Amino acid sequence: MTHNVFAAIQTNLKHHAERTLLTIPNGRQLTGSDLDRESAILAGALMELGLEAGDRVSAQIEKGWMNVVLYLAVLRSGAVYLPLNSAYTNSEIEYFVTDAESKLHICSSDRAEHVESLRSQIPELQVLTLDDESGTLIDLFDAAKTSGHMSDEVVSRAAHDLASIIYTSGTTGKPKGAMITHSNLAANANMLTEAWAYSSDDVLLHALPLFHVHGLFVALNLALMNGGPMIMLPKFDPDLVLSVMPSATVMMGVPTFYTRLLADSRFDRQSSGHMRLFISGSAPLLVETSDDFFDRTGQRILERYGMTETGMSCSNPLHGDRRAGSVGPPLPGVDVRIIGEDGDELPRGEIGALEVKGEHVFKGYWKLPEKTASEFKGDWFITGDMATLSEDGYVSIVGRDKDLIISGGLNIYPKEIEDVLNDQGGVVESAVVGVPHPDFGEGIVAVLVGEQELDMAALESACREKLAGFKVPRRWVQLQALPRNTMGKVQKNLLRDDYANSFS
Ligand code: MLC
Ligand code: AMP
Repeated sequence: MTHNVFAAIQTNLKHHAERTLLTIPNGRQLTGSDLDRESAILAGALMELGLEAGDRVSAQIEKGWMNVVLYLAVLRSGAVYLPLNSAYTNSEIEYFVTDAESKLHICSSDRAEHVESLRSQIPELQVLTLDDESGTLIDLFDAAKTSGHMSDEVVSRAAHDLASIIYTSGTTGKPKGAMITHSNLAANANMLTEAWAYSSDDVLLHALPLFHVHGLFVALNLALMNGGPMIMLPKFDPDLVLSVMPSATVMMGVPTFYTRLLADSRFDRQSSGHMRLFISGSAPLLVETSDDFFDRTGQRILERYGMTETGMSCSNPLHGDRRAGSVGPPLPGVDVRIIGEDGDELPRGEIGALEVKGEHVFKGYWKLPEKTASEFKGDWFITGDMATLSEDGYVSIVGRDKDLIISGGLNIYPKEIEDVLNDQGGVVESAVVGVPHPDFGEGIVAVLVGEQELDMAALESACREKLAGFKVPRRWVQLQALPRNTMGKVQKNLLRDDYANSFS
């Protein structure tokens, strides 16, 4: 029996063969049978190009029907899908493609030349382009469609074979590729189906990007694994979201989605009345946002918790007490524990390091066995989040044991920005911190020490050249010296306090 997660998806595509499962407003509509057939055509064409099971396919492309078909084609061909944020710069992309040793990379035509130059390091690398409805990927797909050759093969995979690699940054050093298996994806979709009573009757309003776990493995997979239709928007845009909401039943989003909806007076009990479930995750949902949302719509947002390495671990209940400020009990099949500084499990109510265990936990970091070993204790994965567990089993995330900023649901590791800043002439040292931001939850402040007065505009351009736009600090401060404790460590907590009102 194959454990290729596509086989489970395909059962539902065939079961809903005549039903429109993917609707792109003002764009294409694809039925279950279209998704099955078109992914078979593309998988066949990619295999003809030489793609084999286990090969990495990296993709930095815009959201759309071809993105969904490509994802399915890669899964069914047994290759490993590596989605990349469309905001990443060429130098960020270079690292991912070479570290993962991609066999095939798909990107817009203006980025192709740069990636092709990486062939000196990865001789087997092939590059295809996708710009809206054109590019060499579309040519390949159209040619395969016309030729009429189609293999219905779903390449057999074992449970622990890789389905995807998703890069996550780290507090030290370079981003790490989280190896996610076919059984991880199946386990997560199954536990979420049960917890949220997701079914083919649900219509998913999909406004998240398709290059992170939230939009890909939580939202898209849940709909596909249940044969449920989805309305796919290119991005979160309140006008578009409100225009399709009366046809949808479930939406998943980061907290910024909900604060932006609340800022729109058209969003009310009536416009949200057809929705059965609003889900939030990827960053803390403020109690105030949860309460305002309840007052406006009569519905309580269901907050859940997860991460790239684990998929989803905890969720507030569908029925019962959805507690603002808590991420709820562990999902079915997930174990959690809270560990104190001495390594022992803490009594209920105390704050400690959150560790999780279950079928959903990833296989390890790509080519980093030592890093992997240091983040596991047996089967327990150390999340890096600080949490408490209540007497009745609800987890609350109270902070992070990692130097991480989460802005609009996107993770930003200060070290990455500090490395760029410290490389610039005249900069003696830097500290990057996250402080409250009304739209993004956290906003980035760069605090610098310079040999003389620093040219902040030049530093900002240096960051823009190397880093994706969402990682560029929005406030710049120069100090004589950074605050340090007696051990010489920079006291970022003091900087966070000092600049707490930067964006209010
Ligand atoms: C965009 N910008 C951001 C940003 N997104 N700045 C800070 N934080 C963000 N998240 C900046 C851009 O660089 C640009 O600035 C300007 O905002 C406009 O860009 P945009 O693309 O038009 O922005 P917008 O459409 O408003 O996007 C905001 C957003 C989006 C919140 C809708 O970021 C989003 O969809 N976030 C979801 C991320 C996500 O899927 N996270 C899940 C990770 S998985 P400039 O100056 O550069 O032009 C995970 C596990 C789990 O965490 O538990 O789910
Ligand atoms: P990522 O590495 O992008 O997968 O981000 C995972 C991190 O996002 C987790 O380790 C948490 O710090 C954070 N996170 C996800 N969901 C929540 C939530 N509901 N509340 C607080 N933090 C969250």
